[in-house]
Amino acid sequence: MTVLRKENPNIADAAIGPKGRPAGRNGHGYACFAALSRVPYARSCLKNGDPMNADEIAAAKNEALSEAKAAGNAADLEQVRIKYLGRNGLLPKIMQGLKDVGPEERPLIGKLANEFKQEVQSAVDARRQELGSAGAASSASAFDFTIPGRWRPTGSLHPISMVIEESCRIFAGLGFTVADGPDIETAYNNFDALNTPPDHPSRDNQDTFWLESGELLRTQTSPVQIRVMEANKPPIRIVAPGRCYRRDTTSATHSANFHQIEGLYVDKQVSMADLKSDITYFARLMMGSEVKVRFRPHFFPFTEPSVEYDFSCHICKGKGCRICKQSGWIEISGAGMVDPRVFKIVGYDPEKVTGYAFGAGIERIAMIKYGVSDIRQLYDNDVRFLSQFA
Ligand code: 2U9
Repeated sequence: MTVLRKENPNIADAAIGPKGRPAGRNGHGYACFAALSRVPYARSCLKNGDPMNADEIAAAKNEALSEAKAAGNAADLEQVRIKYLGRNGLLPKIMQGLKDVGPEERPLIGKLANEFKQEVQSAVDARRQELGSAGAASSASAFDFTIPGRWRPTGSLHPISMVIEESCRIFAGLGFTVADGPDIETAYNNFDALNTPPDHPSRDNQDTFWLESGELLRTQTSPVQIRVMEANKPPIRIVAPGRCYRRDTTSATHSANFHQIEGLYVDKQVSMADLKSDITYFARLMMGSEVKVRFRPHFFPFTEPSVEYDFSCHICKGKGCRICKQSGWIEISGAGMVDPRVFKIVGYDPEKVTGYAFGAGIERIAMIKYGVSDIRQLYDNDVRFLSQFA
């Protein structure tokens, strides 16, 4: 049986014949082929070799079969095939040797040569199939699930959208639905129906963007409530968030277009107590449970009585700081009981229903909540700013 000699590096892995002699032309040629491509001596040993006998063919076949089985990939397997079955491989040499075999041995050697060819070819085919399916399996398992994925920046809502969504969610919890309306409005919906007299300064060209059509860019979202009331009977419980426009010079605190959310609750016996408790509920959910709310008398044409409301400063907790200008309070917006004149205009009976309305500036809440000192940062779309909210 073949053994492999390791000591001599020049013929490392070379086939060694029985008794430690190099396998060669004198009866051990098969072993030369086990290392045919690596050992010059082995390659030359069969060039003019004697014909292989039955034992040598059987041993060479076993060697070929085990090499085919052991091939680790398609390229190695192909080398095995070439080595044993190829044009210059062992099989043609066995066949060539037949002519030198004695007549009594020739049938046996011929039969063994055929078996050699068929069995080695089958072994190569079988291994090729195995490698094919293993290759597919290994390419599936080549996917390393533990490698961290590629980082992709995640988008996020704009802080203005976050405040709008949160406000709507909070009021939804109080039974409000969200109403919408157009940015281009009629003077009737924006002013007249809101009890705003023709000479009111807010109608002035310097305050309102008037269009040539006589329409205007809405200065508040109140026209939405007018539309809803004119189209529906009470009770009404809606919030109207949206973009508004005023001819303000842009500064750190003012912008010519900005966002509001307004609320309207109309039903029998809606009171100022409902207004105060609902605004306080909103403040606590939006700014934190410790926030306090204060209401101060004010005037609006569309509400009577009217108030302005402030939240206690969330930075100093009401003690007084730079943000609240040492007052402990931050002015938020206005509210009030819907003026009976407004109810009459939309066709509601002010003897039967009452209602409260409030407004809130979205940017103002966002600036307070997120500590933004300049309103323009909310419109610049600078990713370095916006990514802080991701
Ligand atoms: C109807 C009746 C009454 C809505 C109200 C305010 C007070 C208010 C401010 C919000 C931010 C103006 O731009 S802002 O500074 N709004 O102070 N809004 S009462 O009153 C209404 C609305 C609709 C039919």
